[in-house]
Amino acid sequence: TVVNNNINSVAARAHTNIALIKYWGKRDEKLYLPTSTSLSLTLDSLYTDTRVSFDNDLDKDVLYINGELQDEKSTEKVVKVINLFRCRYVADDSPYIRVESYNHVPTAAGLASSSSGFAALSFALRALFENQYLPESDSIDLMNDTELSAFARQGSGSATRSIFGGFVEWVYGTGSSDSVAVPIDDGDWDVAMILAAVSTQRKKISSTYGMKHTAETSAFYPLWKQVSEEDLRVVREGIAERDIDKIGAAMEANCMKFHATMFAANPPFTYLTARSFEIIEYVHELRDSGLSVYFTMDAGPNVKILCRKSERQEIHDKIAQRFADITLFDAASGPAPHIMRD
Ligand code: 2P0
Repeated sequence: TVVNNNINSVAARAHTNIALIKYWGKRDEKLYLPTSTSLSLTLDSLYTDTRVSFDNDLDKDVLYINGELQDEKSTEKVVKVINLFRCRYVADDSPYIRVESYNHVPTAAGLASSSSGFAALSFALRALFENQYLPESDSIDLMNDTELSAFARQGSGSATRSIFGGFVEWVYGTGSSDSVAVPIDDGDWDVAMILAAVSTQRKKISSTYGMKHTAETSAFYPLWKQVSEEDLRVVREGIAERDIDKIGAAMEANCMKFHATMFAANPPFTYLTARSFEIIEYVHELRDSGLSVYFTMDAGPNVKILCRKSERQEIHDKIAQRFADITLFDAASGPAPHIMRD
């Protein structure tokens, strides 16, 4: 194979997303089909850049994150996704691939680096395979973004939603081909987020394990699907009406129910810490003062704050003043992934 840098290497950028309505549990662990529909906002300021390259010198697919070679265990899911593309593009004998990923997000600290990571990987792989194999074939169809989201999903559930910008739903679907991302609003209005990074430590309980354990043992889990659908309806309405208070109230309620499923697991566990609750309390205080400000938290102690873009600076400054040791990341609605030209 002639190595042509324009063809044999592609880089893509994908942005993280934060769920307003959470994904928590799989009905199919192999295909990564969720137990309920989730809804998120893609963020502008947190993202992953990933370069994928065919490399004839490799004897297996390799993954580097922030310049560090990852072991076989950490590379497993990446290989799984690469193999889906090999199969889709009828390229089983394609050269092995080098994946170089740079997170502009603290990895695995509940700031959603797996969402941007697998979205960037999938977005780059589609371009790599289409550059390489489409010109020689008349039997391969172009892959659209909907289909691409089903590929990203099989690397990490939350990555499904990072295939689009703005507010995005990952729908329950009937099977693999329609459990996909659907963009619902570009978020290009008076809405923003502030991420309060309480800890950038790698979490002890992975989301994958945490949701499985919860689904299998939590007394509250049977209710989760039902209440989640109700919250989803309200958030959808709030987005259509651009009503930040309606969105925020339903988002907070969904977050608390989501964490309640873990309190009711056997044995019980939580990702939240005393620091998380201190911030929650302060969010209430700010809200009582008249600001539209709401919280959500994922599989980690960090608190994500939804607010108006026009009030973000004021809220940021107040939180920074109260919690001097906490790192804050400002964000607004972010775009879909894109290819990076060198
Ligand atoms: C979400 N989270 O909707 C939920 C809320 C965390 C809490 O998606 O097993 O890394 O790879 O599909 O996507 C984080 O879980 O889990 C997540 P896998 P993922 O954003």
